[in-house]
Amino acid sequence: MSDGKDVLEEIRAGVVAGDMKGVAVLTEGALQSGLDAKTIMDGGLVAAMEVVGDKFEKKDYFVAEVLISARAMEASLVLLRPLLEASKVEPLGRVAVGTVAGDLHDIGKNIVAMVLIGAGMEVTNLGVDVSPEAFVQAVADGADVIGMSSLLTTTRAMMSTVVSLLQERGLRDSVKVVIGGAAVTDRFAAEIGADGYARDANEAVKMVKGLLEG
Ligand code: B1M
Repeated sequence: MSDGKDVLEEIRAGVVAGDMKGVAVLTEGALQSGLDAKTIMDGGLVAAMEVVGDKFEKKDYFVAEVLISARAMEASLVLLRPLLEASKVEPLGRVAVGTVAGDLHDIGKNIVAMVLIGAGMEVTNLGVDVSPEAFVQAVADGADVIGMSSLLTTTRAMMSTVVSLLQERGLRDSVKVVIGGAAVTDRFAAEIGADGYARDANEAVKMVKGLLEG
């Protein structure tokens, strides 16, 4: 009989190996044994995707392996998502996240969305290839923060378009803008007039919380 720490280790190993079915079974078992969804997400899934990212950097993994691991992560997330959403009492703030127009990368953005939900935010996931108009609409609909993701140097300029459009519509002062993804930096965030840049999901949570409190 394994304890919670062992199960998390097995979930991490399963995601890294891309074992979709195994990860789903382990997640069900972990929940039944009393581990909470947030612990499984932070200690299992997010930690595993960090390992996958490192492997990719070191060229141990290629795109196919990253995708297979992400699919295994999703098999667990579908079980955790309703529990994370149900555990919110009064949301700390409303955040709309999306990948900018022209960009279809969503693995990192989805991790950020889940970790924000786990941290008590009400999150609207706008998806990928999100037009500037759709981000602005999310602000008009009441988002306190928008989180934009870009992985392609060819799409990051869309973030600047969104900031300009918010200004044009008189909405810039009613929302905080946080950006992330491999194509952007804190310097780029400053250049386009965003409120901040987050390197990873944990930094995104800290930054969003700080901006909501500040
Ligand atoms: Co693409 N791709 N890809 N790709 N892909 C990159 C980004 C690339 C760097 C690979 C490379 O060449 N080395 C390169 C971009 C080069 C550049 O622009 N400088 C690239 C390219 C060129 C392309 C295509 C153009 C390839 C082609 O078709 N010729 C094409 C573009 C399609 C399109 O979008 N229009 C393409 C397609 C794809 C796949 C579909 C095969 C797949 C995406 C599948 C999917 O997302 N559903 C894919 C993948 C998997 C990658 C790599 C290998 C991995 C990305 C990933 O998921 N990382 C990537 C290489 C790389 O990034 N080094 C690459 C894991 C993920 C957990 O990390 O997304 O960085 P990441 O998210 C992190 C942080 O960045 C941060 O937190 C996350 C969690 O810690 N973060 C945020 C992200 N968003 C945030 C938002 C926030 C805050 C933090 O807001 C609050």
